[in-house]
Amino acid sequence: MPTSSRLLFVSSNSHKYSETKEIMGSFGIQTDFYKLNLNEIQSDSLSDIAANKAQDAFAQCQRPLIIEDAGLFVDALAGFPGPYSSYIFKTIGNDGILSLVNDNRKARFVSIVTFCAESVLKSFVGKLDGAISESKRGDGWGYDPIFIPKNLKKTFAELDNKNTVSHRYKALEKFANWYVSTPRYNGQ
Ligand code: ITT
Repeated sequence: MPTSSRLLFVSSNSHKYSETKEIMGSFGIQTDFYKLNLNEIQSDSLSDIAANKAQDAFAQCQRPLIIEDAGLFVDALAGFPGPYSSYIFKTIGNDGILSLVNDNRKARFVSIVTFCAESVLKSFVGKLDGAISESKRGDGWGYDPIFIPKNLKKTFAELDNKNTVSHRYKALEKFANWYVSTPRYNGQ
């Protein structure tokens, strides 16, 4: 575990950390990465999964930290894969999602960032509407090649400013505003 006293971002996913690092840096908050496979409960609720993940991370780290739980919700699939996004990406992947979606291509990405410290558990939600592309475009990770944010023409994977518009940005912006105004945790 990093020995500095900076805020920890705990996740198994280094893509999520590199985006988080850049976004948090834009708010003047430095973070360290602690790569850990966290306990992920089976639930229809991203919030419940995130709260549980944060408590598991805190039990292992005993330091103020954030975790994130994210998912892609596709309208034509009644919100699937949603909380099952990680498993579905590993199994049917982007080609599988593309083969299941027809006329209604509306979808949204949701991110829940949860902060956990000794006596605090606090979550921040970011949502971004968009659509599933007709085919994979661009070189990004996860569902980035098939998600087009609303009012844009490029997929997340083709955009060079994903980190200023994404679901993750929106959740982290809310977290950052709270964190910088809470001296007890930010070391000021
Ligand atoms: P943790 O260890 O932090 O839980 P994870 O990869 O399991 O890492 P999530 O449960 O938050 O992360 O995300 C579920 C999956 O959704 C993730 O593995 C990706 O396939 C996909 N995903 C999440 N955010 C994404 C993004 O910004 N762009 C593309 N795909 C994303």
